[in-house]
Amino acid sequence: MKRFPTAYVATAIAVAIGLGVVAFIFYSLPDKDAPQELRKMASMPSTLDFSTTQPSYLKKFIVSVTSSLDPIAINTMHGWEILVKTPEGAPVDNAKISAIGGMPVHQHGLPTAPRVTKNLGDGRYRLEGVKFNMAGWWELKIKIDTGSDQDTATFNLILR
Ligand SMILES: [Cu+2]
Repeated sequence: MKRFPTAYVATAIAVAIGLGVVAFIFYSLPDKDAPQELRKMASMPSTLDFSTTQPSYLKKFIVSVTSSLDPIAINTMHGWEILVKTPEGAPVDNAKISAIGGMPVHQHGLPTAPRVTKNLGDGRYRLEGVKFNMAGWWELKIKIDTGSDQDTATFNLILR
């Protein structure tokens, strides 16, 4: 009757070693998500400008954006109002406005294709169909084309 306890102890030791090996393999496997996320976060500039009024890249326009959602919720379709002015402050009417966006460090675009659906007058335009499907740093680029002038303003946002 001495054999049984020995067998049990041996089995218990074998199971413990087995679990240890499994745990060791599990924890030493490269984590496919976390290190990549850290690397991506590390490449986000520390000097990002989050203001909702920005001069366009070539300083041809001053562009302001207002989201209909505040705070912006992930995976929620919403609209933005875009205000375009000249550097002198005059509203820019009848411009062709388009928007593209994405997550620079993830190198993907928006999950939707937002469009300006209405010219509201006084330099204001309604952009619809905006959706962000992940937390993190997003860029929204507003392209303005008046026929004689083309320029782009970039807005940064962090979604949590
Ligand atoms: Cu992303």
